[in-house]
Formats: sequence, structure tokens, C-alpha cells
Amino acid sequence: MFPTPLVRVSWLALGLLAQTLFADAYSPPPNYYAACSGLSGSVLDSALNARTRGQTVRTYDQLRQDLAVTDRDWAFPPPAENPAAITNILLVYSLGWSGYSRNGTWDGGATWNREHTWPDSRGVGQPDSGPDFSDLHHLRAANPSANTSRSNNWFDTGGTLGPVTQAPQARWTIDTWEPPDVDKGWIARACLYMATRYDGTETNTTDLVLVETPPSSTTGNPPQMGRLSTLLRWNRAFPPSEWERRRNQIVYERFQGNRNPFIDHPEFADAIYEKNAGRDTFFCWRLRCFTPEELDQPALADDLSDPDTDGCPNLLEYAFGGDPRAAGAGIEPRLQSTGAGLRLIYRRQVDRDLSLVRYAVEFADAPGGPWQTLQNAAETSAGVSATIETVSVALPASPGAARFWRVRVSH
Ligand SMILES: [Ca+2]
Repeated sequence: MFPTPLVRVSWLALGLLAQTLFADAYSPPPNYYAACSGLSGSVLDSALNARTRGQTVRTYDQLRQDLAVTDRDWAFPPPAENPAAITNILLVYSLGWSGYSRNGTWDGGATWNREHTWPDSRGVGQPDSGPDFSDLHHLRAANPSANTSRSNNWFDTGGTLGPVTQAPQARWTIDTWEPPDVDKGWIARACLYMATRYDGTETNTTDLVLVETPPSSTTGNPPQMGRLSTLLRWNRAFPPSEWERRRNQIVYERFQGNRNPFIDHPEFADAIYEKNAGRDTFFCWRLRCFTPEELDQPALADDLSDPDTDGCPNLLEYAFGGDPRAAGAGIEPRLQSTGAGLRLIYRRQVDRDLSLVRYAVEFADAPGGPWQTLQNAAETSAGVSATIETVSVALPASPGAARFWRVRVSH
């Protein structure tokens, strides 16, 4: 007969990349996205188009001054009495180069110029007079050599590191460009914005589309950018920084009167592109469980908040297939004693790579640890739904009188 050791099971959430929610001066106004609540796929895409179109169009010439304000290096703030005063700016692609932060005074494009993140030759403003050509939500100040090196390549990972001195952390191939990590989230959300904002229904614009593999040649200005799956991944892996959120607020408040919805709510991207493909990423799930307004309330929607007070924070509700708004039994990991020994049973997401959620079974011989990860665990799994599976892990016999087990979830 199998002895009954003293065994406890618990769970642990570690929000390593846990999104910190903000409700501050850079948040959208109340109910700004009310008309988008509960939508997904092309319907959400259209609703966000309606929400963002009709902005005040800045001229391309005005961007010489505008970018000095939007792209400011806030380590050099302007004097309070003159918030438009020019100090330093940060150059896209150039992190790690000595000139990354430099004076933003326009000098005819000698030391910085205007970079179309969505390249001009990939469907933007043909001829160069549509509202997309000078849309601050995708233009950035860039070093001229880095800008030339990037050319009109589309975004993806991989390639030669440091193609030019002025972009030491970028990677280049004949077709693609990988910016430094610091730029990846913003760039992904800039491309997402352009694809949603421009549907070809306005004069001198084209329907801009994100695809997996845009054409190498830009002959004929094909209106396609990518790589879609990489941009979606960057959007999940690199949450909006304070600099990015502040920039979005400045473009909205001072220049264009419209916002980049994907900076306000990165969840919108997966709700448009992943949900209709049958995938339930953490972002899809968050937008299904919370309205856009609620996502701005940390007490409700933060990864470590527990609105249904069942002891299971939101991240774990997602990880174990629960409902954050309704306390319910059955999602917590449990132990099962069988003739062959003990097994740990828990539920997890089927597509863990897509959602950037990691699970590890850990054990300790005292409740306070130290905890060790169970290596080479023998496990079996069975589907509960298209996105959730049950995992059964064979636990080795305990050498002592007591052993404690837990499932560690990180994101
Ligand atoms: Ca809960």
C-alpha cells in the first residue's frame, strides 16, 4: 500500500513580465474605446479605424519641429514655462551608439531625419500627400545612416548584428530589419496602428495590410508590411514603456487629436489577429474578461489582482483556464494518489509559446523552501478544450517525512 506522506500543493504566480497597469495622465479619456467593447477580428479593426480616423494632419515640414517634442529624451526636460523648447531627442534604432541621445534642433537632416517606420515605398501616401505620409504615430527621428541602412526592409528577427556604427544593436538581412529591444514594442504598435488606421478609403491612401512575408521588391509600392507574427510577438513581449505612452499622449493632445489604440490597449492586437484564428492568448483572454475601461483599472485587471476574491490572481486564472470574474472550484492544482504513486494534476494553456506563459513543477522539503524544479518529469496530458489541457505529472517518492509541491507560473 502506498504510504500517505505529508504533502501539500500550492500555486505561485510570478509576474516576471507582468503588465503594470496605469491610470494616469497618459491613459485614454473615459469611455474612449467604449464602442469597441466586446468586439474582435475585422469588426474590432473597423471600430478602431472609426475611432482613430479624421485626425488633424500635420504637414511633413511641421514634423521637423514636432518630432523634437514627441521624441524627446526626458532626461533633458524642457523648462516649465516653455514645454515646446527643444532639448535632446532619442533616435530610433540607435540604442547603444554614442549619439543615441542628441540635440533635437532641426539641421536640415544632417544629424537626424524623419524615418517612416512603415516605409513610404510600402503603400504609404502615394503620392506623398495622404494623411499617412506625415502621421506622427509611425514617424520617428532617426540617424541618417541608420535610416539608410534600414531602407524599406520589413521587420523580423535575425541577421547581421550592427550593420552600421549608428545602429549597433540592430540586425539586418537583405529583406529584414530587427531593431534593438527598446524599439520593438513601439514599432510593432506603430505598424499595427497603420494597418488599422489606413484602409484605403481616403484620398491618396492605400489599404495597408500586415502579412507574414511582404514582397522583397517594392516596385509598384506594395502596401504590405510584416512579419505579422513577429510584430504580434513583440507587442506581447515588450509592453508600452512610459516613454511610449507619454509620446502617444503628446501626439493626441498637442498634434493630431487621435491615439494609437495599441499603445493604450496592446490586447486589441491579438483580439484582431489571433482570436479569429482560434488562438486564446493572454491578451485575447483579458479583452474577453474585461472591457477596455476595466483594463485601465489595476484593482480589477492587473495580473496579480483577484477581482473574484477566490485567492487566484488573474494571471493564474488564465494559466489554469479559470474565470477571473466568477469564483469557481476545480482549477487549482491537486494531488492524486494511485497504486503507482503520487501524481500532480493541473490545467494549462495548450499553446504556451504563443502566450509567453511558462509552467514549472517545483518541490521543497519545508514550506518555506528552498524550492527546486522537478527535472525530466514524466507527464501525460489530455485536452479539456481547444486551448486548455490537463497535465498529470508523476512525482518521485519523497525521501523525508514531508514534501511540498507547487506549480510555478511565469509570464
Ligand atoms: Ca481570482
